[in-house]
Order: sequence, then C-alpha cells, then structure tokens
Amino acid sequence: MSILYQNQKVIRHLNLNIIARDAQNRQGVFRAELLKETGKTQVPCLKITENGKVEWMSETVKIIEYLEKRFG
Ligand SMILES: N[C@@H](CCC(=O)N[C@@H](CS)C(=O)NCC(=O)O)C(=O)O
Repeated sequence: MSILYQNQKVIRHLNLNIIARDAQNRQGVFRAELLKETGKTQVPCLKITENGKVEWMSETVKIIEYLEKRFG
C-alpha cells in the first residue's frame, strides 16, 4: 500500500473535504510554498489552517493519527 493511498483511504473513510495540491510540479507555486514553509518538498504534507494559524504536518502516520483523532 502506498503512502498516498493510505492517506486517501482515510480521507475518504472520514468523508473529509481536503483540498489536494500538486507539489510535484517543480515550477509550481504549491511546491514553492511547501519548500518555503517546511524547508522540504516531502509529501504527503497536511496544511492545517485554523483560527488564523497555519501548521504544516508531515509523515503519513502522524497525518492519519491526527485526522482519525480529530474527525474519526
Ligand atoms: N516517512 C515519510 C516518507 C514520505 C516520502 O517518502 N515521500 C516521498 C514521496 S512518496 C517524497 O516526498 N520524496 C520527495 C522529497 O522528499 O522531496 C512518510 O511516511 O510520510
């Protein structure tokens, strides 16, 4: 099972409306934003915008744990 597949499965299972951004395009704005904010281009990465604050979360296991705990 791929990393992306695991995330997609959880997102579908929890029926979440998460916007997917393409960080693969080397000229793309989302890859540039990811690199600027996290210092890496590693995916998956969840950008959490809440109460005017932004948090970036990497690592599949952490992301799944967070989504399950928060929305499961
Ligand atoms: N330990 C990480 C591994 C993530 C990972 O290997 N991501 C790869 C793609 S599947 C990646 O982003 N490689 C490009 C990079 O790190 O810039 C996780 O489980 O999420």
